[in-house]
Amino acid sequence: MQSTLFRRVTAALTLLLVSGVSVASDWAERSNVNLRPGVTNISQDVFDLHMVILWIVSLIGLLVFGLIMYSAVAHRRSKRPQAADFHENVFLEVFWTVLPFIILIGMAVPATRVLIAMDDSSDAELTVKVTGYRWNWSYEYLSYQDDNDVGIFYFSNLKTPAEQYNRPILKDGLFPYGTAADRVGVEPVEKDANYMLAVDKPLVIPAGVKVRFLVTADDVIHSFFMPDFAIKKDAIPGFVNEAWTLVPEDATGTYYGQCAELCGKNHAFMPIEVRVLAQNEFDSWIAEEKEKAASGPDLTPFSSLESAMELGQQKYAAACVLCHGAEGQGGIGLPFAGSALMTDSSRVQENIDVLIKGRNAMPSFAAQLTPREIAAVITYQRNAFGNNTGDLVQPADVAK
Ligand SMILES: [Cu+2]
Repeated sequence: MQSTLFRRVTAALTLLLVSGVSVASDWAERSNVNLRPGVTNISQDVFDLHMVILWIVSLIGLLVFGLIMYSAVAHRRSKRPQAADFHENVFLEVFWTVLPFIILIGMAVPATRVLIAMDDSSDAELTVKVTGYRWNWSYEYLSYQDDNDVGIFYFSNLKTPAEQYNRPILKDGLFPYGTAADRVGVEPVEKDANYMLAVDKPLVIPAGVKVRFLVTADDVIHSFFMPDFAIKKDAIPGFVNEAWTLVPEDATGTYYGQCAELCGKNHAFMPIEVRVLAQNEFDSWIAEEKEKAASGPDLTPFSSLESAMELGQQKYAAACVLCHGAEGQGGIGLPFAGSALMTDSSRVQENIDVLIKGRNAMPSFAAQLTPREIAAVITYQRNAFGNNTGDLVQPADVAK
């Protein structure tokens, strides 16, 4: 009687488990909770490895927990169990030593093979140095095929407008913390499709070409994480880590990643956007960028305050807004609205110096913005947020 009940319960539980597993794997596929296969051969290898290991550990888990459950029920105290005696059973002791060993080797061999392949960045045709900053990335093209002096360098900033990530300006100036009551009156804004992922100037690489990344950082530890390429490399100041990818020719397109090492307050605001072009398109892109880089900075003067303000606002949104706030109210950086420096027309030069050289926690923007952009940003700072000085800074003022 009791054993029939036990068998029924076991059968029901097994059925539940089997249907549970199939429902779970269905759901995993639909909701993208599983690791993604990515687009490169390596990322597919990593995915396959992940699935193999997942099944092995799942089976071991089922076996072990199943045995525990079974023993707990079948040998419960009310049944007055007699403990079996298999002390010093040579067969069992060899079996439970050798079996885990075989399983471990079975996992280690394919894992090591993939790890070694991921580490082999030899014979790359394009080398890009990737540097993490608080809070953006810069890309420097070092060599491409026979050209060892490409000389393309630029910063890549988050493109999502500040109003979309909805950081309220709080009544006491605290930013961006506060209670729900402080956020009253903040209207939800519709978000872009690539919210918090799209950047102003993406990293561009060719398809069908092996690309080597030299990954480092300028200030704190960041991590260059491109899941579709199975790349996740720590970016550490003073160290250069290597990673590589080879995107198949039929997988051109745009891919996104993020900084994956908690690097400070705006860690979530430094995404990675990679545009993979067909090789001939990449060749013309790189030629064009080289030409731009070689022609030196554009020092065309601004014809009006308005034209400087327009460019200044764009660059402010890309480079300054994270620390100084959309309304110049400050935050992690000093407030600009009504600042003594930005409302005193005799201190324009000092304003330029701070942006070019940096001051205290404020980094230098000399590499990140062109002289024309710096002039525009300073003009913007001195005329927006109610500062209204009427000061128009020209590229030539910055260049000298
Ligand atoms: Cu970071």
